[in-house]
Amino acid sequence: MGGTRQLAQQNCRLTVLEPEETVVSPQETEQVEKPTTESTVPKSEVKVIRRKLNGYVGFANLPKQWHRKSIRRGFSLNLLVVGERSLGKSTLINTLFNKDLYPVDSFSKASFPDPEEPVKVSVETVSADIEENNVKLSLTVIDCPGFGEGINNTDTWKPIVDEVNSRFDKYLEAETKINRSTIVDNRVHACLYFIEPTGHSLKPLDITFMKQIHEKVNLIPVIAKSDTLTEKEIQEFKQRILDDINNQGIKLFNPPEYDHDDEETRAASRQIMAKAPFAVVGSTNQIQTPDGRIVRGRSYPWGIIEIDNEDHCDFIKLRQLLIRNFMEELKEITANKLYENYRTAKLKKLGIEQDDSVFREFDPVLKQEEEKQLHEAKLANMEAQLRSIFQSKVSKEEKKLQETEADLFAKHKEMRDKLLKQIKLLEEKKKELELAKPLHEPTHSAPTKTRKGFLR
Ligand SMILES: Nc1nc2c(ncn2[C@@H]2O[C@H](COP(=O)(O)OP(=O)(O)OP(=O)(O)O)[C@@H](O)[C@H]2O)c(=O)[nH]1
Ligand SMILES: [Mg+2]
Repeated sequence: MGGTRQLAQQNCRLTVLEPEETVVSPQETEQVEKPTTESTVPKSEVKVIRRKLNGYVGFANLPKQWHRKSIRRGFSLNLLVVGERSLGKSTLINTLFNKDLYPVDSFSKASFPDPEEPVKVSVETVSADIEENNVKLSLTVIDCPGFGEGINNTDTWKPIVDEVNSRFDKYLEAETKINRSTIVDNRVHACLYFIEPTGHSLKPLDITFMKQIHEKVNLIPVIAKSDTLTEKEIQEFKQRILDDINNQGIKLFNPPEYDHDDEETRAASRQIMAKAPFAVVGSTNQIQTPDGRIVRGRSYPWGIIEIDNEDHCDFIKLRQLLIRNFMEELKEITANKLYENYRTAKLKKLGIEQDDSVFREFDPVLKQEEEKQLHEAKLANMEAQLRSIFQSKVSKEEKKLQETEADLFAKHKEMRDKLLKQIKLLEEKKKELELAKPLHEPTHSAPTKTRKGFLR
């Protein structure tokens, strides 16, 4: 198998620009950087900066750096495998990664569940580090024995959806910790859903499960044990499955097309996706074909079915999707779309709203403006306080002055009244004296002197 060997290259393609797009040879000495604001800025103001690359800069080597880093770090994939009992799930995983991750035993304890006991779906995880041409892949397969085995399978999907959610939750929790450098990505990157090869159409259980999970994982449906159907049956079965999936609005994994992908890459991915739902056959047994080749396959009295032969089944295409072509795509969609949606919904449910002011302190202009406004408000407040103190003092003094004025006026009136009384008394006395004067004074007496200004 040539799967993980291609991973580093695949990673390079996704993360950095193609070398031929970024490399500028010394001969190409002139490059014009066109400002992106061309449409909004008037032509006269557009500043064209001309730069010359006077030699080899070195960024053409970035993909190699990335390649080395990828090899050092290795890759990881978490694969959820769901399907009814004995559909060949474990066999297919072993076949995909060419390793006996699971013991395959069709007559295991799971084969004979007690019909009296309610069947519980459990979640079992198997991890393995596999290596191919020095490229390491840390693989985790999440198996869900018990799925669809009960008499009533209404909630058989629930423990599986819970498992996917809890993996998202753990990632969310790890992200909110102060130290995020050691986050391990345990999120489910893809879900292989095994459809029983009935040849009819999807069962209600298939539809229920896919509807419950399609917005949380990259869903990849496979037709299990497709060697039990004829080529024609497979084609018709595939069409009916796709019709059901479309009618139910179920979203399947679909790799995005990039502008810089060449036609060959686009054609390859179209060819892969055209096979969905993948009609697979699994086997790790090596058998000899009539023409003497040793192949992985299943042998029947009527012939041999070769696993790694694209004319016999879609196993190769499924492997290309999962490992060779789109492993990084599966992880990116999980992280950027599925997990993001889950995270947003979860935080909103907790009542957490996006608070843009959180980042305001990082904007010095905004911060300055805010401080200025605060300062001005403080000043206005102080001014109002001083004004009110001043006002109350002035009105107090005014009141005091008014009181004193009234007092003075009363005193003045009292004194005036007193004086008027005295005048009156004195005038009366004067009159009395004037009347009494001719009786006592002699006629030759000296002439009377009138004093000027006295009680006239
Ligand atoms: N015809 C055929 N048989 C298969 C295929 N894959 C697996 N088997 C057989 O089916 C039986 C069950 O295979 P497993 O891989 O254990 O199936 P499983 O889905 O993991 O089973 P449980 O874990 O018990 O649910 C074994 O006898 C396999 O040899 C296949 O593609 N075609
Ligand atoms: Mg199994």
